[in-house]
Amino acid sequence: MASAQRSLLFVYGTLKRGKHSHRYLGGSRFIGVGRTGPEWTLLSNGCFPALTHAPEGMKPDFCGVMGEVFEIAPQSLWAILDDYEAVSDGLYRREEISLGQFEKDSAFPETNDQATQKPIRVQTYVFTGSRIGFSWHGSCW
Ligand code: PCA
Repeated sequence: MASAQRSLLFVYGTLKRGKHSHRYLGGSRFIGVGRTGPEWTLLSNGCFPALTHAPEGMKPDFCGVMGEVFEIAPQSLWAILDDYEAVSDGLYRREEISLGQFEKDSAFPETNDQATQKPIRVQTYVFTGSRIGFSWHGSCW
């Protein structure tokens, strides 16, 4: 699948631009901003957010998580990012999801296959850890 080969990562927390772990993305290219479908929402423990399935009855404005899309390069960065997100300890799992909305950065070439506003497939870190100390946060961290 073309989109999977493109190595796109959707970040919604500490890896976003201006947040304290953004440097882990190295020279990965910013592609644009996006929003997940309404089936996702965020928990937070006050230090970092946790993407999780929205429970039934969740307020609509808490659903559909906002974030940023990066093209991860080099490929060796994935191991560093998985390590940072404690994937092997079960804190997060890297999963491919669809974004409900995606808006390309204006610097990104129009000739690219990913048209502005077209839903795209991305990888992201879904929270799989203990929820002790977490509460509902909303759609933007
Ligand atoms: N870092 C990752 C997942 C949660 C977090 O704080 C991110 O920014 O997407």
